[in-house]
Amino acid sequence: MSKLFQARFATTVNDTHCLPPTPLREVAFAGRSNAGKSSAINVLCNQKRLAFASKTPGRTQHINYFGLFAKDDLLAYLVDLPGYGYAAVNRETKYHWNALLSDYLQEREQLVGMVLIVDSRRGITDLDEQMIQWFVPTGKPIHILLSKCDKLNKSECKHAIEAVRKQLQQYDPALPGGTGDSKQLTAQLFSSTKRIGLEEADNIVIKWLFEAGTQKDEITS
Ligand SMILES: Nc1nc2c(ncn2[C@@H]2O[C@H](COP(=O)(O)OP(=O)(O)OP(=O)(O)O)[C@@H](O)[C@H]2O)c(=O)[nH]1
Ligand SMILES: [Mg+2]
Repeated sequence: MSKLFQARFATTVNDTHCLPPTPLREVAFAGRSNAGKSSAINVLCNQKRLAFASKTPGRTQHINYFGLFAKDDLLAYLVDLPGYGYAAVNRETKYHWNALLSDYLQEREQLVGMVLIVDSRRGITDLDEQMIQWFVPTGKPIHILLSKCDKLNKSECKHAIEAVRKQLQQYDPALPGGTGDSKQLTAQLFSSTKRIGLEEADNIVIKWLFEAGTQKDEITS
C-alpha cells in the first residue's frame, strides 16, 4: 500500500453473521487456494508476514480482515478470503466455503471491489468464473492479478494476459478485441516475489477505497 498507510491484522471470521459491523470500505482478495492471495496482500502492504502465506494449499480458511491505518486512524480494510478449489477437504467444508464466499461477495455492502488472484500459468478456471459471476451483478469492479508471472517468459506473459482479457469479454462486451480493459473488469500481470505490477495494483485498490472521499466524509455528509 501507499507508504501513507500501515496495515495491521484486525479480525478473522468464519461466518457472514460475524463480519465486522463497520461503515468502512473494504477490498477483498479472492482466488484459488495457493494462487498467491496472502502473498499479494503482504507485498502490497510492504510486510513479510501480515497475511500468512504458505506452501500448504488451503492455508487461509477463514475471512481475515486487515485494517489500513494512517497514523492511528483506521481508514479501510483489506480482506483475505478463503482459497477455493483445494481438493483435499470434505464436502461439508466445501459447502461452507461456497456459502461463505457467495454470501459475502453478493451481499457485503462495505465491499467496493474484488481483486481476483489467478495463477498466470493456469488462467481463469471454472471456479474463478463462479466468483466473477457472483460479483458482476453487484456492479462493483473486479481487477484480476495474473500472479506468479515471474515463472513465465515474455511471450508466455503476453499470451496469458491476452487470453484472460478475451475470456472477460463475455462479461463485458466493452472490452475491445481482448486487448483493452473496461472500467469494471481489468487485468494485469503480477508477481509478489519479483514485485512486478505492484504500483498498478496498489493504485487500483487505493482508488476503490478512497476515490469518493474517505468514509468519514460519507458518514458526515
Ligand atoms: N514464484 C512465485 N511464487 C509465489 C508468488 N506469490 C505466491 N507464491 C508462492 O505460492 C505459494 C502460495 O502463496 P499464498 O500467498 O500462500 O497463496 P494463497 O492464495 O493465500 O493460498 P491459500 O491461503 O491456500 O488460499 C507460496 O509458496 C508462495 O510463496 C509469486 O508471485 N511468484
Ligand atoms: Mg492465503
